[in-house]
Amino acid sequence: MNVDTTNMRLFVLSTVIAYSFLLPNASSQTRIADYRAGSQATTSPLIDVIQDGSFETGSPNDFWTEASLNFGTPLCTVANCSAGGGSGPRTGEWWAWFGGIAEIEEGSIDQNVMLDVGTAVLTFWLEIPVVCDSPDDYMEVLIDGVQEFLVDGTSTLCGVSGYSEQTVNLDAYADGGLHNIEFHGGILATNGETTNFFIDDVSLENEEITTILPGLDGVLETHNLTAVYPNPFNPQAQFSLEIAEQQRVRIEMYDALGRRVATLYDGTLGAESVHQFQIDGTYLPSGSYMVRAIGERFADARQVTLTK
Ligand SMILES: [Ca+2]
Repeated sequence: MNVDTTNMRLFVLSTVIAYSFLLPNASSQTRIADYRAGSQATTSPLIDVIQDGSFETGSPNDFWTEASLNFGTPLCTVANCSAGGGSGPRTGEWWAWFGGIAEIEEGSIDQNVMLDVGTAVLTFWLEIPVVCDSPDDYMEVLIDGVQEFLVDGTSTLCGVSGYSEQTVNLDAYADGGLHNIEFHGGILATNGETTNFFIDDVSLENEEITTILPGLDGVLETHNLTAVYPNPFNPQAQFSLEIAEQQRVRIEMYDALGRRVATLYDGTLGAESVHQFQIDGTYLPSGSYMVRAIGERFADARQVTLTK
C-alpha cells in the first residue's frame, strides 16, 4: 500500500501556527517569579459538612453538644415543647428553640466540622415567631468562639411567622482545619416575657479548591508540550504545544533563580493546530531556563540551557 507522505507532510505543516520571540535582557527583569500567579484552581463538588443539620436524631443528639440553663437542651419537638407560637420545626419533627421561658435563659448547640481549603457558606433557617421581649435578647452564631452572625430583639423578624433563610460566608475558616460551630442564645426576660429564636435545617457547604502549581507534569492528559530544541541552544530554539481543547494558556520562561524573564504567550489557544514557538536568547546570559506552559486544564514545563 502506498502512502502519500508528501500530502501528509503538507497537511501537518498547514496546521502549524508559529510564534516567535526575542527575549529581553534578564538583567532588566528584577521581578521575582510569582509561582502562585501562574497557578490554576480546580474545585470539588459542594459538601455539606454539618451532621444532622435538621436535628432529627433528637435529644440527646448524636452530633450536637446541647446546653440549656432551664431545659437541658434547646432541641424540641412539638410534643415536648409545643410549637412556641410559631411553626415548630421547619422540616421533620425536631428544631432548636432558644428562649421559651420568661426567665433568664441561655442555651447552645455546637459541633466540630472539618473544612477543606476553599469556600464555606453557612445556611440555616430562622424564625422569631412572637414579639420580642427585649432588644437585648439575642441569638448568635460563633465559629471558634468568634461571633459571625447576630440577631437580637430589635430584628424586623420579631413576631413574624414562618422561617427565613440566613446565609453567612465562612470562607475565612476554610483552611483545612477543624472548627467549632455554635448556635448560642441569651434571653433576659427584661419585660417579663420571652423572645423565641427558632433554628432548623443548618448546612455548611464547603467547596474544596485545589491549586495546581505550574511545573507539575501530566496533571491532565490533554496536551503535548515538546522538548525545547536544540538544547543547549544559541541563540534560537523552538518548541511546540498541542492542546486537546481550546483554552487560555500562558507560557512563561524562568531563569535558574526562578525569575520570570519572559512571557512568551498569554491568550487563548485553539485545539485545531500545533502551536510552534521560537525563542531567541540573544540578550539573555548563558544558563539554565525553564519554559512553563499553564492552561486552564493542564500545566507543564521543559528545561532548556542557553550556552554562548
Ligand atoms: Ca428539623
